[in-house]
Amino acid sequence: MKKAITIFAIISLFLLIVGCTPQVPKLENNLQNTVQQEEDKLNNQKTTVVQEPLEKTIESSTQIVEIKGFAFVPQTITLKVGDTVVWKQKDSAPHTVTGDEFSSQRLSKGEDFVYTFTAPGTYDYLCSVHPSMRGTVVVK
Ligand SMILES: [Cu+2]
Repeated sequence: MKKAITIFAIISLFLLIVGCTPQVPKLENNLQNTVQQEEDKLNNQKTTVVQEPLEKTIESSTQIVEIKGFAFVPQTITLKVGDTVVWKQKDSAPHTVTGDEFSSQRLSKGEDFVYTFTAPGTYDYLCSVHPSMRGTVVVK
């Protein structure tokens, strides 16, 4: 009787192993495929995210004009549409950046004025405190 139970147990164990073994690699393959698909999705998303800031960097840029020695330096700058100018006030005396399309407040030493040019044209400006201080922005 014990022999019969032992043989039955061995056969059951054998059938259990044979029954399960072929399914394990299938499951692993499915899991690997799913993981691979998720990685592909992530890689595609990463590529998209990386491209956007690069395009923006190429499309527009920022240029700096220093206000120093009672002058705008450089006096004339040339930009593309969409470019931004940062005027950096480095004089002890107060100055403004005043044009027809844009105007800063009185800027103290260390203050900036930022303006983005969205249309082509020639923009003359001056300092309203010292009107002999003049500059030009050319937007192409
Ligand atoms: Cu001034």
